[in-house]
Amino acid sequence: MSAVLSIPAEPYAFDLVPAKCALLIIDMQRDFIEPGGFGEMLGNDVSQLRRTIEPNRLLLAAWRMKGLSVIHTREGHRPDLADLPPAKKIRGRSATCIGDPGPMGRILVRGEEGHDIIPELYPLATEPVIDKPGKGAFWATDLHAILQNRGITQLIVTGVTTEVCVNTTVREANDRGYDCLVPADCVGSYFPEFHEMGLKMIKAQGGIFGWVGDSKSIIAALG
Ligand code: TIU
Repeated sequence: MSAVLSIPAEPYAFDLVPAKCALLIIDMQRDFIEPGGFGEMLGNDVSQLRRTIEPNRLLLAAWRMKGLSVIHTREGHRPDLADLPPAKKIRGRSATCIGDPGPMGRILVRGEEGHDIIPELYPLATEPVIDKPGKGAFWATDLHAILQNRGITQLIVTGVTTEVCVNTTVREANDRGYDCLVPADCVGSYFPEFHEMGLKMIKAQGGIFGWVGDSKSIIAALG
């Protein structure tokens, strides 16, 4: 494989160096994505997120085939909720909130069924899973150390939701010096207008936070 692959993207082509790039899959958790989960219980349209499953599955398969770095994240908290800021717990004023019993176990609590990653994208034992208490994947986690240990300088960021955990992570990564490419078909939001604006915010002003492309171009370039 060529050392540098030119991936069509906006605002301009992304120079992908596979050996220095990790596929970072954000929060593809059952409670956000599956019908009957916490996300749907709150009245959200999970089909907006479910359309990302197949493109993610194909990109993940191509990435694994080349033996490249894959890292997964999950948003969630300790069973004792000691890492849950009171301000986050009460946000939303929902009758059911983080830590309460939900449709698939305690909501966003580590070890519960709903907190785990959907079977279609389940991590291999060799792929690090970052458990994060916040929206960004860098805050209060060892992600930066893991990436530095592997010599990773680029990220392909996929997952959910576009304007929340994906956007926050891309911004955190950008500030830490990583080049981020976001394949639009592999990220999704419960709100299509936020998805669209979330992507525009990343690629505006000459790519202020990163690049936006699509999974087919990446898979084609990998060969
Ligand atoms: N992963 C992630 O984006 N967590 C959220 O809470 N997203 C919402 O859109 N609520």
